[in-house]
Amino acid sequence: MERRVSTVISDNISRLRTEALERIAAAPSMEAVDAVRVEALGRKGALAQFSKDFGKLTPEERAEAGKALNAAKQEIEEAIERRRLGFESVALAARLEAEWVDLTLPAPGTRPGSLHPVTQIQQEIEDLFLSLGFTVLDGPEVETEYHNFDALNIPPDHPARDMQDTFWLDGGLLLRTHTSPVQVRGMEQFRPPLRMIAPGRVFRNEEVDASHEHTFYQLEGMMIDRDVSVAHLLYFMKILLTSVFRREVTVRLRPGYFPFVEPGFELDIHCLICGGAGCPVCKQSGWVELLPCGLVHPNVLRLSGIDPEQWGGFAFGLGLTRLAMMRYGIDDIRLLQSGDLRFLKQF
Ligand code: 2NL
Repeated sequence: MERRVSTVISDNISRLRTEALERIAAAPSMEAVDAVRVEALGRKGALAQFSKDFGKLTPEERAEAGKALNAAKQEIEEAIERRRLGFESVALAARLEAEWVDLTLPAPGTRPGSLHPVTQIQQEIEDLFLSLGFTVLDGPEVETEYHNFDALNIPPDHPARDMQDTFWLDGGLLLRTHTSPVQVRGMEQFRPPLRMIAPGRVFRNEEVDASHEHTFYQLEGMMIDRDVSVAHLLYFMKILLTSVFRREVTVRLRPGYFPFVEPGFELDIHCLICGGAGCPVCKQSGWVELLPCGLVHPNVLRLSGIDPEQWGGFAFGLGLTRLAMMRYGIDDIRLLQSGDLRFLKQF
């Protein structure tokens, strides 16, 4: 009889243990596991009920049954702990998946900036001339009257010096009206033969409207060598324009007067809109005036210490601002300096 009570107790412990372990293994959530814990291990739980029957056992049997009970409790607790760790790692993995961020992506809501259209054209032309052996020069925006006018053979009474064209500063200084003074400084500093370009910001004291700005960008270039002719000038200008417009362009030279070149020319290109047939852009002429150029005046060479008997050169001036307007079809020059993001984002 006693023997049978202890057998029944240990059979029941074993059955409960198996049942609890199965339910723990199958529980869909930690809440379900906790419910099993309460039912199996709680103070009023199934295993606790067995202690009541212990009084019917001999001391040895009681010790044996107690051991079995404790072993079952421990096993169930360990199973619960394993499931808890399992649920936690699944939750952690889900959280990591949900919060995963690619740190190499640009931050949301920001848009990478872009170079100003004038800067893009300037850099393209710089790259071209660098590949042709030219040096890119920089110089001051505040200049002396000598470097901006006198050294360029511009006479004292020339209208370009007029109050209306030039921003004069204290002490006879001025804001450069072209980048020519950078080339004058280049001639003073380096010995010929030399090839240089001078891109940069220039200033004119003008009434601002859709086609006039007080501040704009220019790129001048110059080559000085032995026996430089108009043929050299034309050759380099054709390379320049083919590169800028990314196609063959037809050019012509018309006489033009500038004090710093002799002979001086206006270079025209066949209208890129109508191909020369005549349209509103070229005002039915088939030609568009593009850049002034010529052979460097002997006085200009001499003033910067270069012997005009030994050396000759060509020079040209290109309006970068106007070029950007032509390329992108911009009809108001003021947009370029406006800082308006709606405009700038298009480039
Ligand atoms: C312009 C600029 C031209 C030059 C600029 C130049 C510079 C030196 C010597 C000789 Cl140091 N020439 N620059 C030459 C031809 C045209 O145009 O803004 N014209 C309206």
